[in-house]
Amino acid sequence: MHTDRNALFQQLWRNYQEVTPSAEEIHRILGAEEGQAIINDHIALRTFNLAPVGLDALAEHFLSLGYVQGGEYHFEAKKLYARHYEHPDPDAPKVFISELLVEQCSPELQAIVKDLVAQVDPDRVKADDFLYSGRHWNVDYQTYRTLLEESEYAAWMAAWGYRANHFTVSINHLTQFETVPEINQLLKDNGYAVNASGGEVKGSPAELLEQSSTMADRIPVQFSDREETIPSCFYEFARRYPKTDGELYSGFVAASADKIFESTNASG
Ligand code: OOG
Ligand code: NI
Repeated sequence: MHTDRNALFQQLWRNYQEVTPSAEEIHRILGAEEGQAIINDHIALRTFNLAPVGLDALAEHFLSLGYVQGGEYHFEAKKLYARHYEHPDPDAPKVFISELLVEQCSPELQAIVKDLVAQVDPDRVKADDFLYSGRHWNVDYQTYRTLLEESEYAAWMAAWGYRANHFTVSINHLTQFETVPEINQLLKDNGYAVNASGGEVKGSPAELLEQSSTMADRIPVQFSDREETIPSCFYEFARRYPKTDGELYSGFVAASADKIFESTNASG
């Protein structure tokens, strides 16, 4: 486990950038417009609900850094469960961790995923670098395609393994931009696809959170039998609104999250 929060997020960012060239470009576009550091609202991680890699095992890395558990979220159709974690330091990015409820999936998917997870060394899960260690299993392209037919999430996990699925820019901390539609326009002006599932702006002031995201970059992956280009990771943008007590809302909105998961789908 990391003992230094900044070191963990730096490594997560470095590993994410390797497969998300658009994030660095957009970072630069925003940075150029902003002339100041970009603050992350949150990052997201994915996993399967199987020992030794379930949501709780990933969360341990953040609990040991002083994070506390926040809300929980259910995604029945996608067969996902998620929780968020937040830190007493308001500058610390929040963490959204989801897991696929494998037992609800087909026997074929269950067999494939159990075989992948069986290849993970249980001791490695607690290691400093686990959260950005990528894939711990052999998987061929046809197996990826089989998973893709049933669960985009399972296929993404099989191909990419453990890494930040996205980083999220805090729009509240930007000075040149205030709204999600402004950011979406900037993205489109620079040639990026905005996830339009459920609308380009997800959430509302009434829900205290508005979000948008790019569609994932497409990057070549080395499967055990061949290389194929598939969706990798995406970049997200969040604007939070104050609750009645004046503090910014720190939770997530399940209906919005449900659509943001689709940013890694093969077609938006
Ligand atoms: C997480 C999707 C949900 C949010 O901010 O609501 C999410 C994922 O795609 O793994 O990031
Ligand atoms: Ni997110």
